[in-house]
Amino acid sequence: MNENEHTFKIVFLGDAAVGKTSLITQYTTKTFHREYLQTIGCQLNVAEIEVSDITIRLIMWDLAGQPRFDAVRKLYFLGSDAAVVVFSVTDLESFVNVDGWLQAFQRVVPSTDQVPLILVSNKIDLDSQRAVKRGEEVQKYANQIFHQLIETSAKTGENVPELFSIVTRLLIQYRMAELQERLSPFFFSSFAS
Ligand SMILES: Nc1nc2c(ncn2[C@@H]2O[C@H](COP(=O)(O)OP(=O)(O)OP(=O)(O)O)[C@@H](O)[C@H]2O)c(=O)[nH]1
Ligand SMILES: [Mg+2]
Repeated sequence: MNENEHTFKIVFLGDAAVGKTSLITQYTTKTFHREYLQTIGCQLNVAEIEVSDITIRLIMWDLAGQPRFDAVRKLYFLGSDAAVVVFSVTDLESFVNVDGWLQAFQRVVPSTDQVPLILVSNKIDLDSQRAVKRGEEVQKYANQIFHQLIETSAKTGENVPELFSIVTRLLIQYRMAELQERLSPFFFSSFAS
């Protein structure tokens, strides 16, 4: 294996229709589709990020949120390097369910010190339909368990590149300590924290 190439497995989880697929599509193709096409089982996507002379390859496992996939989903958790849990600000239940998603994940991948966990508050463009208020409650909850909280819109693209930058930065921080020294200080200062 080329020591300048590093591959990580990132799982995307959360209730059905919160926007997991849309976030990945927005990031990889800069497009947004209004119609809901539920993911069946799991869909794989790849993104390559160049950092200095190093290639970080993110294999994104976009997991179906529909309950009928509950039985197979945990098989997909195996070997994850990071988890991105998504809820929609228009769907209070999807926020309440974040804890259940995390527990299901941690039953399969227990050593979470080494596995960055990112919480995504999606659909912020739908401000008039907000059911999860912006502010302290979500941040406080996130601070307890997650390494980072970020608000996004897969529709407008707001904060979508930042989400993937954060995932990459956390992976480097938690999984590639020896590599950090080789990366320019600029790389770290260029990320929003
Ligand atoms: N307005 C708005 N709509 C969004 C946003 N993200 C996703 N949607 C819409 O929400 C619906 C569901 O999006 P998906 O990305 O398919 O949701 P998912 O989480 O992948 O759903 P499953 O695959 O069933 O788990 C679609 O109609 C999208 O167009 C967003 O940020 N803003
Ligand atoms: Mg999907």
